[in-house]
Amino acid sequence: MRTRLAAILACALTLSLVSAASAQAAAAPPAVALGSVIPAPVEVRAHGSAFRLTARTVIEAPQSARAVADRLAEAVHTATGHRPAIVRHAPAHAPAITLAAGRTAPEGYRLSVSRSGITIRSGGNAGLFNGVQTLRQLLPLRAPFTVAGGEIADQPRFAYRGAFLDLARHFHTPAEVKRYIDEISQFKVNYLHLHLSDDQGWRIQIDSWPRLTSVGGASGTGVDGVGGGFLTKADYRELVRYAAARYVTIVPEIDMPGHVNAAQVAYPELTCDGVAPPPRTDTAVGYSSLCIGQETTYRFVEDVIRELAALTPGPFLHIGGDEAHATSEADYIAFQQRVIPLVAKYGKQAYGWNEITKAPASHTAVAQNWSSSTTNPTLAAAVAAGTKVIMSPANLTYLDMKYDPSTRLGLSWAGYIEVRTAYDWDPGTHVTGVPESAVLGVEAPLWSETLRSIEDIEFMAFPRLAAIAELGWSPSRDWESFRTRLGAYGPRWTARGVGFYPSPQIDWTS
Ligand code: TNX
Repeated sequence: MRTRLAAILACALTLSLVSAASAQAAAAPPAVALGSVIPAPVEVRAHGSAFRLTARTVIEAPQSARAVADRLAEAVHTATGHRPAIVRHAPAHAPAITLAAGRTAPEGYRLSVSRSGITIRSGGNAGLFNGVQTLRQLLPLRAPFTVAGGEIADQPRFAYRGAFLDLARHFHTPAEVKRYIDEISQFKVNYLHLHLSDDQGWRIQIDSWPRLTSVGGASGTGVDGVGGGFLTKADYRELVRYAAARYVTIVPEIDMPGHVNAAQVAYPELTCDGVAPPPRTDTAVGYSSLCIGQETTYRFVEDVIRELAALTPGPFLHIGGDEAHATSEADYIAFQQRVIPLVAKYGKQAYGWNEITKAPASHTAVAQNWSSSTTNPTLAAAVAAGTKVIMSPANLTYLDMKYDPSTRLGLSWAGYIEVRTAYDWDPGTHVTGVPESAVLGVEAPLWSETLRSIEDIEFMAFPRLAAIAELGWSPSRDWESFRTRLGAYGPRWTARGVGFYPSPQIDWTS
């Protein structure tokens, strides 16, 4: 016993990460309980001894998982100040975090922690990445970097767990979008939907219609005329790459046939009378429409879809379709009957707001249900005919709704959304006639009418995005458990400089 203790102490002294104070704490229980993770893992069994991550710890990974190992090394470096070496085979007895192949559900993983090391197994790299995100939350914020012993077996409830940014009302720079990707991917969110066009601005380069961005993305566009800017194709490709390295798939949206004022300012031939409307910097909706009976419209739409599909490796192309109040119902259906097949022509699955379910062609599409109602016969009928659904009820998931009447930013047309409201509902049973088998997942839209900066985005998104991410991933929900885990998570946001909303519903650990 004495020799073992002496050996441990001698070893501890050689480690740069272990201070005298932390050596004293060696016998203390781990700072983070094994299940204290958002989203809650499916199965957690705490047992055995903890692992102490030190400057000697290496990462062992096959070449096929090298990119995930790089992300892990980066995360350990940020958390501990030490960047572990990545090796194919760790020397015998070297303390290691091992990434390995194993049989799991898609995106699932198993994580085991013992005194000698940590192993994450998965059938694929997305699952290994998810296991790494869990491990990040198990690492204490301060030394000693002890991870509790035991096993986690985990897999997602839904394949689609989405976040959303509106670049049209206010342009958000590529650096801001990347920072958002860094944050959302830690909650195993795997899709980021970018709203790239609206009445106030057009934010993606389209070579065949260059005035869309030279006019529609110019400075002075956006709400209040202070949201100008656009993504070049190179910017967009870089975002796709950055997101993919974090297992996030970009979903681009061009909103049609309404929400098109910016395109019509740039190209008057997209109106029925050929007269350019005035640019708009207010927040009204529902007044613009493409000219449904005119062939120029479809040349425009096909060019945009073709160029966007070519830039987008992900499976979905979002064609909007919401709030088309300036388009007659017959015209709306005629438009969607032509446009939904165009998306398929360029190899993508059409995805639109739930209004698209009025068109029979939507049976091959994905509908994003933004209605706050729990009954929607048109949606239910489409689901019966094959339409798949993403759940984004405005009164529960809209991150641009104020938390309460005192919230400085945001809107309130769908109600106030405190953290518990965002958390306490079930995407699998929420809408009558939309069974869990028809639900691909959930998404939390964040519209930008009132947002300017990344600080604004983060204040509205966090902590509610964590609640929506848990609904998308975890098999069941437990408000008291979530509340405790969220309170413990707060200091992690603070450490990264994320100015989240300190909801009074949560006991925040300081
Ligand atoms: C409704 S929800 C919209 C957007 C607004 C948002 C503001 C939906 C599909 N359309 O045009 O930005 O409300 O909360």
